[in-house]
Amino acid sequence: MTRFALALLILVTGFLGGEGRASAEDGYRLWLRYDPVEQPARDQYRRLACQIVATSGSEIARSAAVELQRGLGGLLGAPVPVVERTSCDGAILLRREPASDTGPEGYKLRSGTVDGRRATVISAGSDRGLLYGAFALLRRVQTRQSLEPLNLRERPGVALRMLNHWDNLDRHVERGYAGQSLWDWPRLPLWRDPRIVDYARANASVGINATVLNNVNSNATILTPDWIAKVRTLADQLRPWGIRVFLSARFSAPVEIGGLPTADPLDPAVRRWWRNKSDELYVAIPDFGGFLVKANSEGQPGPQDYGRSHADGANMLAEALAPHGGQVLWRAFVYAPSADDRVKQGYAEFQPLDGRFAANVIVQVKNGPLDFQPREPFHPLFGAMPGTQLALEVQLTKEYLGFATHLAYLGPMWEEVLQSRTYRPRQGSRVRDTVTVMAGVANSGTDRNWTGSHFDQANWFAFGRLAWKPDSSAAAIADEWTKMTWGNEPGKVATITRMMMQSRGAVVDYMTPLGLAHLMGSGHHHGPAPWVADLERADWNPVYYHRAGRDGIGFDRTASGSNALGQYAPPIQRRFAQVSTTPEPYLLWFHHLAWDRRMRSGRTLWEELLGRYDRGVESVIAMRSSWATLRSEIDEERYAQVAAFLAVQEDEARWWRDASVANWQDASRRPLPRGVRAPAHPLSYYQKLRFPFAPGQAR
Ligand code: BDP
Repeated sequence: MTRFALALLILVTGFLGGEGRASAEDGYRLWLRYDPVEQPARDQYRRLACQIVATSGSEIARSAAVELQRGLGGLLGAPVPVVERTSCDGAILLRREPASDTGPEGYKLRSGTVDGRRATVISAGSDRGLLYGAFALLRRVQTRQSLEPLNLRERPGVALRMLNHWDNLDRHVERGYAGQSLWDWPRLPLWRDPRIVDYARANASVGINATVLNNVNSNATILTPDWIAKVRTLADQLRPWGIRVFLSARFSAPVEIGGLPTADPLDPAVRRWWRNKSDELYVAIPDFGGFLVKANSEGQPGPQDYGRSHADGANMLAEALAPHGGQVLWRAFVYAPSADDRVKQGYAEFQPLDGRFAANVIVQVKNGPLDFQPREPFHPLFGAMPGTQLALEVQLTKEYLGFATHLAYLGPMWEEVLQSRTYRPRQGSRVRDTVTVMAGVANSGTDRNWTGSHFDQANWFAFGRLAWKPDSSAAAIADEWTKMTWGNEPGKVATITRMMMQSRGAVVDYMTPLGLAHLMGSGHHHGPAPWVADLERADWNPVYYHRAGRDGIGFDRTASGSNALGQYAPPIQRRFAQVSTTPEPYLLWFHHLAWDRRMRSGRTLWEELLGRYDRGVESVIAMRSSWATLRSEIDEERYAQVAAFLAVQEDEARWWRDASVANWQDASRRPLPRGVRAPAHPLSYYQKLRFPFAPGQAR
C-alpha cells in the first residue's frame, strides 16, 4: 500500500468511527448517509467499484478520493481500496485531463475500458471538478441510478455559489434557528473542530464553493490580526473541499479599528488602509475570496455618509482586492424612510449606477424587492443592469416562513424566481440568465441536525443544487434529497416529495395569501401582527404593506399608485397593470381592491381570501396525516421530531389564520360569510401576545 493510500485509509476509518456511527439517526449525517445499499443492487454496484484509482496528490483531489472511499465503503458494505494503478476489473478512476472541456469546475462521468479493463472514469480539468464528480457518482449510488453505461458531462451554471452566514462574533446567529454559530471563535485559532470538515463536505457535495463567515451587520473586529488568525484556521479546513472564505466588511472599519478620522472612500488614507488590510488578509489566506458589504442599509455605515455613491464605495474595496484576485459583493438591499414605496428603493439607487462598478464587483440583489417574504415578485434589478455582474441572494433560514418548525421546502420558491421572465436585457431573458453568483443566507448552526429541523436540510441541499444548475426542477431536487436522506422506497419517496412540494404554498396561504406581504410580528417576525401601526418608521409597519380598510385591501403599485410596476420591463408592466391579467399570487402586491371584487373563481375577494387561509391550514393537516403514514418506515428519532414540528406548524397555521381573519374582519367591518369558522379568539387576544425571547432576533 502506498503512503497516500494508507493515509486515506486511516483518515476514513477515523471518520467512520467518529460522528457518523455514534448517533446514527439524529440527522447529523445530512444527505451523506451512505448506509448499505439493499441486495441485489449492492452486488451490482460492487462489481463496478473494486478499487478507487487516484493519482493526483493535491488536497482537493485527496478529498475526492477520501469521500469516494468513505461513501462507497458505507454504501457497498465493504472497504474499497484506494490505489495508484488499477489491478481489477471495474475500478473507479479519478483522472485529471488538462485539455478537458469541463471548465474550471465541471466534470465528466464515463464508463469505458482502461488498460483493457472495465472502468468508470471521473475526469475533469481541475481537482475541484474531480471532487464534484466524486460526489455526483456517490449521489447516483445513493439514489440507485445505474453506473453503466455512463456518459455525462456537467459544469456549473454560475461561478460563485456561496453561503452567507449571518453569524455574530459572540456566536449568536442573526435569524438563526439552529443553535449557535458553527465557528467556535473563542477556541480558534488553535482548535480545529472536526465538524467544520463535515460542514465543508456537505457544501462540496452540492457544489457550494464559497462561504461568508460573518453577519452582514458586521463588526470590524473580524478584520483585526487576532481574528484574521482565527479565520485562517477555518479557511485552512475548508480549502481541501474547494471552499473559499469571504468576510463581511464593515464600511467604517478604517475608523473603528484603523484609527482614521474618516472612512470616506475617496480619501487616500482610507484607500491605503483597505489596500494594506487586503494585503494582510492574503498573507494569511492566499485564496481569500473578498468582501461582502451591507452599506447604508438599516443603519449600517456606507459611502453615502460621505456624500459618495455605492459605486465609489464598492470600487474602493475592489481596487484593494483586485491585485489578489478578490471580489466585492455589494448588497443592493437598501430602503429609505422617505420613499413613497419601500420596494422601489433598491432599483432607484442602483439601476442608475449600471456600468459604473469595477469588474470585480458583484451587486447582490435579494430575490424580491421587499425582504425574503413567502412570496414576492422578482426584483426589478434583474435584467436591468446589463453592465454589472449580479448575484441572486435568497434566504435559506426561514425568517419569514415559520423558522425551523414549519415545514417549507423552498426549492419551488427559488425555481419560481429563477424562471421568472425579465424580458431584459433580451426578450427571452429570465432571472437565471441575468446572474453570475448565487448567495444563500445560511440556515446551519450547532444543532445536531445542523439546520434546526430535518426538513430544513433540504433547503441547504436545494440551494446548492440550484446554484449549480439554475434551470433544475425543484421537484427533481426534492426527489434526490428525499432518497438520500430518508431512503429509496418508492412509496416513501412519493409521500415525502408530495409533502415538500405543497409545503411552501401552504405557508403562503396561511401567512400572506394573494400577494400580501410583511405581516409578521415586529422585530422577531414570529407569528402574525397585521394590525401593527405604531413602529417608528412607516415602512416597518404591516399596515403600510396591506393598506386594508373599509374600502378594500392591497398596495396599488400601478401607475395610479406608487408605480413600482414602472421599474419592470414593458411586457410585465402591461400584464400587471390590469387586475384581470395579474396572476392571483401577486394580486394584492400590485393592486388595492374592493372586498367585493369578483375573482376568477366567481367568489368575492373577501371570500377568496378567507378560502386561502383555510386552504393553508388544510394543507398542513394533510402533511401531518401523510407523515403519519410513514411511522413504521422512518427511524424513531427523526420521525418523532418531524411529527412534533408538524403539530407545531398546524397550531401556528391556525393562529395565523385566525388572527388574520379577525384582523381583516375588523378592517373591513364585514361579517364572515356563512360556513366560515369564526376565529378562536377575539382580535384583542392576538394583539396582546408577546414573544420577548423569540429566537434569532437582530442584536
Ligand atoms: C432582514 C433581516 C435582518 C437583516 C436584513 C438584511 O430581518 O436581520 O439584517 O434582512 O438582509 O430581513 O440585511
